[in-house]
Order: sequence, then structure tokens, then C-alpha cells
Amino acid sequence: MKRIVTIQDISCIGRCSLTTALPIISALGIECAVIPTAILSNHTAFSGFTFHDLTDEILPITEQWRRAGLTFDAVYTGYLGSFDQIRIVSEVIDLLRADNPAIRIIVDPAMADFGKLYTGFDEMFAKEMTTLCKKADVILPNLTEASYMLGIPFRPDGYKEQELREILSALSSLGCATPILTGASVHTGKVGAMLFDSSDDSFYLYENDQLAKQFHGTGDIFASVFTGSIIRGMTPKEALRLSVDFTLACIRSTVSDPEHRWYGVNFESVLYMLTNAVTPDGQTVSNNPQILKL
Ligand code: PXL
Repeated sequence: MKRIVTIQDISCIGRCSLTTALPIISALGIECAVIPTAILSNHTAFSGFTFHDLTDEILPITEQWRRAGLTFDAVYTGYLGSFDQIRIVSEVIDLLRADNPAIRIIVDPAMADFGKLYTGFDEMFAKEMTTLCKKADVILPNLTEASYMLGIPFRPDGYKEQELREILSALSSLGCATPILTGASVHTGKVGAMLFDSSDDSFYLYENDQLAKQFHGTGDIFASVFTGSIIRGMTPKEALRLSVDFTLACIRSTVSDPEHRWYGVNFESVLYMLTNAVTPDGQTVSNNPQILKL
């Protein structure tokens, strides 16, 4: 069985970071180890929150695992709350890569959305996040995060395909082989994600229906599905499609729920899409056409 370690906060309620990564990766049939970086009453988009920092635990947990001989197929990082955490997580990546040179590194630079940085972050932090992206095989910024990391203006009115290509090329110049822009849209009424594979200079866009409402936490869901899917054996293009389709299914389920909360999406109601993707006889999810068709 494959094993991922995800490093991000626990927001005790709010459907983001660890409370989405853990169930999604488990549903994809992968063991999900966690290094919680902080514990918050709820994520920072609520009007208030409690916060207990766990930065000092990150390296001791890693070292203890290494003494126990544990190795990982992937490190997947999400929301990180400080410059120190970025530096320490970067060290963890180096240590775990020393134990398994084939380890995959997936970095979701979760720090901004809808044109704005989350509470507590500034431009300097966004620049620092590029140091982690440099170590990654895959990064999954949305257009706001990509703009802050590259120091370019965010364009609320949208982007042409050529502009998305240029942003992806610039992201790959940070040092990451496979950047993915989430929330990319080229055709009216459609939205999805665009991937650049720098190994053969190819771009891949996958879009599905764009719904009128936008929700918090969809980036974490997308990144978790993508990470679990590639470690489960899907190609990046197949994982892209599943991640877009799953995120859309979460949003559809939330929109159609008269009691839905303002935060997060109802991912629980569509998790079956991921568990069905894993065949018990060891076939990769990509061989199951059912999962890719919504
Ligand atoms: O990736 C979303 C997220 C994760 N963790 C915390 C957050 C947010 C977004 O606001 O505040 C603590």
C-alpha cells in the first residue's frame, strides 16, 4: 500500500486542510500520514479563530519516523502559517527524499483566493513560498496564488489561453516540473484546471461546467484528489480530470443542499466517486472508465 504524508494545519471545523486531505486520500485507497502544523478552532476566513502553533513538533515527528524506518511515496504540503514553517517543511522534504529518492513532492501554496491573500499573509510570504515550489514535482496554485508568487497582477476579468500558458511556463521556471493552475477557464461557462508538463513542453486543459456560486476550500479538495490519484497510479492528465470532476460534484452537491453552510463544500456526499475508483484487484483507477465520467 502506498503512503503519503500531508503537512498542513488542522482547522477543527471548516472543511479545509487536514479535515479534507485525510478522508479524500483514504478514499482513494492510500495511507495518509499527517504532520499537523497548527490547530485552529476553524479556518481564518471565519470572523475569529483560536490558533495553537505546532511548528516545534514538525522535525521531531519526522526524525522519529525515520528512526522507525518509515518511508513515504509522497509529501503533500498545504496551508503553512509562517516563514519558519516553510523553512522547516523544506528540511523535512530533504530528509524524506534522502530516505526515498523516488519520493514525489506536491506543494499546494494555499495562501490566497479571489484576488486576495488570506488573513495574516503578505507579498513577502508569497515570495517565500516559491522556495518550496522549487523543490516540488507538482504545484497547484490558483490564479491568485500564482499572481502573488510571480509578482504579476491578478486579472479578475479572466485570462486568454496564451496568458495561462505564459503563467504556467513562468511557474515551471520556479523549478517545478509540473505546475497546475486551478480555476483556469478558457471557454465561457466552463472552468477547470490547466497543467504544464515541462518534460515534453505540453499543456493540458480540462474544463467542466462553471456554476454561479464559488465556495471556500475547493482548492484543498482539488489538491488532495490530485495527489491521491497520481500516487494511486493515474497519469497527471487523468488525475487532472478526476480532480476537476470531483470538485464540481462537491460544488453541485453543496448548491443543491438547502441547508448548506457558507464555508466549505459537501465533499462527504460524493466521496463514493473516489472509493469506486479503486479496484480491489489492484488495477489503477485510470482503468475504471466509470470514475472519469460524471
Ligand atoms: O486552504 C485553506 C485554508 C487552510 N487552512 C487555514 C485557512 C485556509 C483558508 O482560509 O485559513 C487555516
